Amino acid sequence: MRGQVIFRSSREVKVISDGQVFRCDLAGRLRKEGKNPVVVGDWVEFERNENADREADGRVLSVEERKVWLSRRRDVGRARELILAANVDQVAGVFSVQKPNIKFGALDRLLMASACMGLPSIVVINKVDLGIPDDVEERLRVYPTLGYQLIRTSAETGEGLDDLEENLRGKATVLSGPSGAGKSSLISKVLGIDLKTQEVSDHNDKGRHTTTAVTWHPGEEEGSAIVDTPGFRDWALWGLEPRELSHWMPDLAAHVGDCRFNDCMHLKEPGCAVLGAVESGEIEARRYRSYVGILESVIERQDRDR
Ligand SMILES: Nc1nc2c(ncn2[C@@H]2O[C@H](COP(=O)(O)OP(=O)(O)OP(=O)(O)O)[C@@H](O)[C@H]2O)c(=O)[nH]1
Ligand SMILES: [Mg+2]
Ligand SMILES: [Zn+2]
Repeated sequence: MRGQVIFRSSREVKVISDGQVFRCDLAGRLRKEGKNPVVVGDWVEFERNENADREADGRVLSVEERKVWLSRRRDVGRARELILAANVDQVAGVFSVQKPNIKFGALDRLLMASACMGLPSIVVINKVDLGIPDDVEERLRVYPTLGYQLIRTSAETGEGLDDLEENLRGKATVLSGPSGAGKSSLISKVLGIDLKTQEVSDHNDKGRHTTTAVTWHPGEEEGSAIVDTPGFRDWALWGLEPRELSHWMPDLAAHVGDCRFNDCMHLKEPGCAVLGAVESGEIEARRYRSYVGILESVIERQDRDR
């Protein structure tokens, strides 16, 4: 039988096939942890257990080739790729204006990760009922000019949910963002279900991780789904070379072809068109600083891996 993985824990996966959910275990060679052998969104071949007494409903035998996926770097233990979800149509970066405060560096990293996977992304700014600080509003302004749909929402008051639904319609969307931004709350509202959410602790303003496993929530329309993911503290990029980073930021990418040297890193090289555009205000200084920060962290992590 053929189905799609909608949930996975260390021991089992849930596969949906023709609207029916099967709890499956994994064939031996699919149990290698760390290599992402089976992830949420994968299309798999599975067989049903004949013996009704067995714990699982079936067993996943093989995984079809992934078309596209969203991954980040996981630094626990040995650094490795962590695939959040596969075979989605787009990424929604969910951040909150306050509690926790939006980190623009993390937003920029997430947008880069999506772009390099060929996934379009939208930006969701949640908790607008708490008020949007002026400096946040100011810094958000650039995103629509870069082609990103910017949606302001409140899962609390319902503001902006129509707009969000409009942008999710008919597509499989993976929601990613810091812990406590309100991903599960938004999904609960949009799909009319009740996902576990938890108050953000005032203590450190960081939020705890309430969602602990990636879950694919099928929507009503064929092909539509919203994928909930555990929040992150800071998004670390996986598999991107320092030299290619600027290509995945549209405002920088528009200028890199005009740099004098084609291996320009846009730091202080002579004839750098990116620096020129920062000077003239065509590229926002804040976005350029974000680029430099990301570049430094990617180089630093690369060194650490050696
Ligand atoms: N004021 C306000 N609070 C909200 C809003 N959306 C969510 N919250 C609250 O924020 C807290 C965190 O929400 P969650 O939905 O659990 O956040 P999450 O992004 O799923 O967090 P993780 O699962 O840890 O990644 C909960 O107490 C929610 O009630 C909102 O729009 N406004
Ligand atoms: Mg959650
Ligand atoms: Zn340059």
